Amino acid sequence: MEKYAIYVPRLVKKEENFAPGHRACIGCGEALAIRQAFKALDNNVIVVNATGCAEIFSSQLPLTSWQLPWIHTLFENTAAVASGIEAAYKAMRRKGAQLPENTKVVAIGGDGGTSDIGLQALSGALERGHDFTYICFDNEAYMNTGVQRSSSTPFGASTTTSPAGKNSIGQFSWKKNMPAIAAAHNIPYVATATHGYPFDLMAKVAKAVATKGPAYVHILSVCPTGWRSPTDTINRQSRLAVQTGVFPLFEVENGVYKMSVDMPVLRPVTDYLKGQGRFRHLTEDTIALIQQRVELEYRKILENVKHGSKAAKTQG
Ligand SMILES: Cc1ncc(C[n+]2csc(CCOP(=O)(O)OP(=O)(O)O)c2C)c(N)n1
Ligand code: SF4
Repeated sequence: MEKYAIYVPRLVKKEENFAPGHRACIGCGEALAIRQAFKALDNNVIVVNATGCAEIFSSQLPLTSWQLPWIHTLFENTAAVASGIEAAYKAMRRKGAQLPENTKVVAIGGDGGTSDIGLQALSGALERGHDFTYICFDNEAYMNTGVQRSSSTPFGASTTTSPAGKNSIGQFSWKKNMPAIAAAHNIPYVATATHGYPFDLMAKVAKAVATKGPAYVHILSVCPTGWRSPTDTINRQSRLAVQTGVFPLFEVENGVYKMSVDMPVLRPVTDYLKGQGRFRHLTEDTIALIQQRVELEYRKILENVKHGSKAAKTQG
């Protein structure tokens, strides 16, 4: 062991806030991402959990995986409940209640709960400036109720409500850009992450929670069940999403974009698409269209990074 300069298990603490023994499918990327996210935090956290896979597989009474105070919420009101807890803590402290100073509120939801049904409450909470973190675990569909498309489902993916067939390529609209929507609220911290880059993910979640004011972290979480991909390839898929530019890793700190993992040359999107049954039906033409779109969106982020560094230099 001595010959290794870095022994990875020593870089992370052993304590888990999210215990094993939950009911997620084999190889669930969302369960792994949740474990990583909460390992990055101490135990002074209150978790607010929207309906979705994460809630169902972690909280089947009388069992629970949560080693933290945890509250169930609906899709619609997750961010509102998180705001209420944060505001109540402040008010109680103001009235002299003996409460710990550093309790953090972290709300979590799937992509359906975040980009569709809970978006209005989330937008309100970000706009009001509550001191909390919202994490979207994005498995790109409503997986818990049977792999139904969401507005976060990528173009061309076959799901039960966007099935590919003779007359359909599957999902026909482009994935909603939730990190950009969060950033448009001018909040102090927005980041993207995925479990295939665990240290990047943990650092971003820790930073988000330490940020004063609202923070938003969007985590791509591979779902072998819905993506129809082998259960032992979740981290490969997660890394391919980044290496092909399909899911760029970046941070937006006070409006300034910063690339976390820059890819000087992007791998072709087929490297990512071919490992997933949900894209099996795509023709070369459709793949070329996806390639074009991925490059366009990637360039937009690089442009934001370029302008951001210029602005930071001018201010500095
Ligand atoms: C308003 C409302 N509509 C539908 C449901 C049924 N439902 C429960 S979980 C779920 C899917 C959740 O999808 P997502 O938020 O993407 O999380 P995932 O299960 O994919 O992790 C649905 C549709 C519900 N609970 N409430
Ligand atoms: S359906 Fe997907 S996200 Fe849900 S528990 Fe199974 S692998 Fe995880």
